[in-house]
Amino acid sequence: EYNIVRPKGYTVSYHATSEMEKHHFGQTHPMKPWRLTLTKSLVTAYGMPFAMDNYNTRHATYEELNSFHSSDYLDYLATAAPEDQPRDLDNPDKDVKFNLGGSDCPLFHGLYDYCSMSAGTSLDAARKICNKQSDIAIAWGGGLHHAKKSEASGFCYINDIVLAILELLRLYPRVLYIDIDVHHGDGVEEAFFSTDRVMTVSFHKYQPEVFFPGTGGLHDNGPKSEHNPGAHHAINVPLNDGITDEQYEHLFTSIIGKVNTHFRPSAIALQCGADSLAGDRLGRFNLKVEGHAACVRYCKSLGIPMILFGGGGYTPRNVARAWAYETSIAIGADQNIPAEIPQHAPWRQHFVHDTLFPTLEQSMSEPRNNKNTDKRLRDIVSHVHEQLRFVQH
Ligand code: ZL4
Ligand code: CA
Ligand code: ZN
Repeated sequence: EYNIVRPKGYTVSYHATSEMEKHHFGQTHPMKPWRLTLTKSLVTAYGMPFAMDNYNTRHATYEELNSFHSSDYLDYLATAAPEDQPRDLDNPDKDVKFNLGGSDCPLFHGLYDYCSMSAGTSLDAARKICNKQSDIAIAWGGGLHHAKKSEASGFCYINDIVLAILELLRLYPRVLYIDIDVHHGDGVEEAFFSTDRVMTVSFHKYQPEVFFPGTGGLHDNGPKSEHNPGAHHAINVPLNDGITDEQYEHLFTSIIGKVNTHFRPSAIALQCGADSLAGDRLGRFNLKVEGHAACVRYCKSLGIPMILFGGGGYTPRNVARAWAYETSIAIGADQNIPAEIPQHAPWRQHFVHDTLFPTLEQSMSEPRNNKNTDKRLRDIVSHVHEQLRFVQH
């Protein structure tokens, strides 16, 4: 009923499994895998699956997870049971192994299945890009950027992004990682600290001691030891509360545009965490769906093979709006879908406002004060441009 057709000249693949969405982190935990169901139902209500190759993802194997994560961590992850949760409710994060079982990274029923499905989604996406069967591969179930080699962190257990980038590096000489989640992409940054084949760029709220994870300052550009080829290949864009669409878009295009000409990536991995949207339960920014999606549109315009990952996003109706609209940009149908949530969309009443593009006032009772001065943003851009003088491929 909408004019949704396959894009001419390129292919988009969508990687998901409804099995992942059935898992629960616990009653009041902010991470709700159910947001993936809401996203898929909106994508489907708009008729977008007709324009893509749709794949049901498999579980990643132990060996695949082992290409980044250590065996002792994976063995514990595979066998730890919810009963292994520490019982000391006053001090829940004490005595946990590998940071598993605390309040951020609880042990829940089916945890290992959930993790291997998220990783399977991103690995399948990477393989479709590598064998040229896909030009843009979508993995909204991935994007878990905080997980470390031997440690869970910030709702992330397996770093599916690192696994996917390692897969891309088998074929592509250079991979650009971009992270628009409101949190710093510390796990991905750290994994590629010592190579010049991956450049990482994270935009995030930065306020050490206050906002998780506390890393990602403007001057943290990779360890500058004498023979580290990875020096200068980590870019951090630390931001304050309340940044607007206009400021964010300007920052994003001036930084990524310059990164593109200096680094000349052969593939892009874009983490689209939706907690940078206005009204997010954990977020701090004033971005609308339009401003968030402008980042996806800009990356697509570079014409480089790309994976779109999910990530954070704690107000499920807004996560679904952003990722559904970004899917429409990937297939080039953003001009052909109506802003109104389709009448027949399941969960339609859940969206509260019946539009893909709520205003700031609709997203939150009172928009946050914008604490980002234009002077500070100019300083950030000039520091990044200076860093890039050391990067010439
Ligand atoms: C919760 O309500 O800042 C976890 C976490 C569980 C249920 C009931 C337990 C109540 C907010 C967060 C106690 C919760 C105490 N429940 C949580 C330093 C912290 C130690 C843990 O988007 N407490 C840790 C992680 C961040 C911290 C953000 C973002 C992931 C991503 C990619 C991860 N951790 C302080 C918090 C709740 C909870 C309510 C919570 N945790 C908010 N911010 C954090 O970048 C997917
Ligand atoms: Ca980020
Ligand atoms: Zn986040």
